[in-house]
Amino acid sequence: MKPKLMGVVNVTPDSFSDGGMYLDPEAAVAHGRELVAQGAEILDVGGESTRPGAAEVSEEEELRRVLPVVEGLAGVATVSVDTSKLGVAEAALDAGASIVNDVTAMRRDPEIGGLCAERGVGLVLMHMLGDPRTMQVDPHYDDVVDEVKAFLAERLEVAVAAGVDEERIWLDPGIGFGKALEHNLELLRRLGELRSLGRPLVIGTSRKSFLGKIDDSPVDRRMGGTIASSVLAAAEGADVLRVHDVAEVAQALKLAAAILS
Ligand code: HH2
Repeated sequence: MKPKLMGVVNVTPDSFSDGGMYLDPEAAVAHGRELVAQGAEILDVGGESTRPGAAEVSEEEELRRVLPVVEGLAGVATVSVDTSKLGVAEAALDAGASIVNDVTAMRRDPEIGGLCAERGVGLVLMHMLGDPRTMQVDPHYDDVVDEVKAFLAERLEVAVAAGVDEERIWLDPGIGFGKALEHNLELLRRLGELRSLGRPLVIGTSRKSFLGKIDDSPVDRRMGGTIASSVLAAAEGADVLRVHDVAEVAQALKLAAAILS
């Protein structure tokens, strides 16, 4: 049980938990460096919020936000760019990113597959029901785990057909993306069932609203829920944990690993 930690670097005015904190490129780069010192192996740089109800930002604005930060962090750690736009992904790879984290799993811009294939870089494919504007409006599944698994298997096939090296593809059930509380809990409880997809699993529970539904905690008081869900996900086989609070999650994982060893 030794998942990699992917530290979140949000260069946005409106991210749900840290919007506006790292809009200045220097502040974002300093934050990324700090997350690496705390144990992050990957830094996920994003310039567009995907919180429920978020509006899309223009490509020009997204580029303006993320490029200087990707450039500043490229020598510091492995950098992934959290984008669904082909143009942003391409420019971020030019600036030193080596993973594209696409929360639409190439449904917004299918050419992202070809880009990752040509550049020989990593690709994260995430499940989302609907889009950020609509995804939390009464999401419904007959069996959330089976449906998410079938979706990820299909997107994996599409990416491989586009030429992406299968070894470079990671899959993510998209905690909080078009899921009610019980869907998120069931995905975490039955995470082991996604292992048969044969690819590393990325899990992002950090500070998300389903944690607040358990105890009415506001977004700035969800550290305990973030840690518990991250450790349990790791125990169920998550390979990459996408978190804001790297130091605390790293400490919890070390303790869990020591107990279980
Ligand atoms: N969650 C968020 C954004 N990107 N990418 C992956 N692969 N998995 C996730 O669970 C995931 C993600 C949402 O978190 P955050 O970036 O903190 O918020 P916002 O979208 O408001 O910027």
